[in-house]
Amino acid sequence: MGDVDFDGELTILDVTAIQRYLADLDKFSDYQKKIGDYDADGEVTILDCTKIQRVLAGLDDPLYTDTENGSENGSGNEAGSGSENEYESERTT
Ligand SMILES: [Ca+2]
Ligand SMILES: [Ca+2]
Repeated sequence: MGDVDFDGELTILDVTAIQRYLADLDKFSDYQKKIGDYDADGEVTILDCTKIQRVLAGLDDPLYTDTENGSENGSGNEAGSGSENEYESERTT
């Protein structure tokens, strides 16, 4: 998160890149906007710069680490382990 110049680490260059984007000197791709939104409030603002600068200065802990393991829910192809939908439609009242 925050590595908008894709060099693999969060540095002052990323802050500069975001500042240039904010100053309309550079354009960001959607992906850059996403990862440039360091505080995850939905948009890239000077606050994201400030936050990154604080992290770089050791004043704040990094908000996000790179934890994009693809642990998405595999849309279950659990083909029949014997038990089909067995509705116990016997209600003892
Ligand atoms: Ca970087
Ligand atoms: Ca933000």
